[in-house]
Amino acid sequence: MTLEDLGYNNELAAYRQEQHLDAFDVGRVVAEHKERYAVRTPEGEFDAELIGNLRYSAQERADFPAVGDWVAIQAYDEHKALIHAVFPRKNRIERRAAGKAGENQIIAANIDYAFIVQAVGWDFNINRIERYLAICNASKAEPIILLNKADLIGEEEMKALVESVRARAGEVPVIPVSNMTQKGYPELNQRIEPGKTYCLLGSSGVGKSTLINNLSGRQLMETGSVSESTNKGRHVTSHRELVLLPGGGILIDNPGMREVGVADSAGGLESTFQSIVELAKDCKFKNCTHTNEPGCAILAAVESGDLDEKALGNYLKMEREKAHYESTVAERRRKDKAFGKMAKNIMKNKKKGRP
Ligand SMILES: Nc1nc2c(ncn2[C@@H]2O[C@H](COP(=O)(O)OP(=O)(O)OP(=O)(O)O)[C@@H](O)[C@H]2O)c(=O)[nH]1
Ligand SMILES: [Mg+2]
Ligand SMILES: [Zn+2]
Repeated sequence: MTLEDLGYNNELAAYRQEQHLDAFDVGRVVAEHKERYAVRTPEGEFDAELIGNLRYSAQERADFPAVGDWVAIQAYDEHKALIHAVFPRKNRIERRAAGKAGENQIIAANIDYAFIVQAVGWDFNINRIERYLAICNASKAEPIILLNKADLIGEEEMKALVESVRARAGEVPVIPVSNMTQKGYPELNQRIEPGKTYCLLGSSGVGKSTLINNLSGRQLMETGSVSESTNKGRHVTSHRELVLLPGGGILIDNPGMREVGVADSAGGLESTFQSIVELAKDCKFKNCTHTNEPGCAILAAVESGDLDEKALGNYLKMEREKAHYESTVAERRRKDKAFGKMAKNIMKNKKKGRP
């Protein structure tokens, strides 16, 4: 195995040279377990942790390595290493974290393509597909939609589903697949290029890990039945992991997502709903909310059937969420700042001998 098999490229090589990192080994983070990282190099896999300097200077979650990151390491044992530097990321796929406001959760780094996996039946939901599209577009990872478990429905029904997705997802490829019958695998395999990195996004139980096992020809990932995983309130896959395919692609498995909060920081919504954004320019009022205003070009397009009302509803909902999220982030920053000021004043007063 070479570094290129792991996705290494000229840009990374140039950075390595520029930063004088030649003395270190280069590897890719293939798994993360609470500040310990599994790092793969052509020599093998290392259990690695950050050198103190990096750990102390890390300000937020995003400063720590994520699965898919490139790192400079120094081995101190056959299987142990220290991470001395994290290479700059080409991109990172992230979603809005459920917990702390303003802390986005990194799903994976340095991703070329993202497979959005939905299972036909209970999981199928076009609004949610659009959410994933917004996440992909915000990080410039190219989306590909997989409608899995095709074995559960008839040809005609699948055709109708594919059409309904195409009507909303535009040019994004939609591939029906089945892990049971391997339907769609040839087309899928054609899309997987050597040296390119793919991540799999989707709810729990849609078959992401089964797909990775099938494509790699090995039982690398644990899989489980839907009822089992949901009844126990847990996901079968509990951590992210990067897997090399024999044919050359690099796949990252993710735990299923319950909530798909769009962390939009780079216009993911705008590029996902381009036609709506375009139409909005023709609205009579600049601050049109596209809900009841006269002269609203978007409502007119819905009326004439040029625009899907459901797409509009989904867009407006995500816009509201985004606005709310941004205001909580701003609020947190304001509080942090106020706290910083207060702490400073206390220190100043202390120096002056005041209480
Ligand atoms: N009928 C059918 N069942 C499938 C297919 N793909 C996967 N399954 C089943 O669906 C269940 C869940 O599959 P997993 O691969 O574990 O799902 P996952 O997306 O990795 O789930 P999490 O790890 O919890 O996110 C398993 O019981 C699989 O056997 C398929 O194409 N058709
Ligand atoms: Mg899984
Ligand atoms: Zn309008």
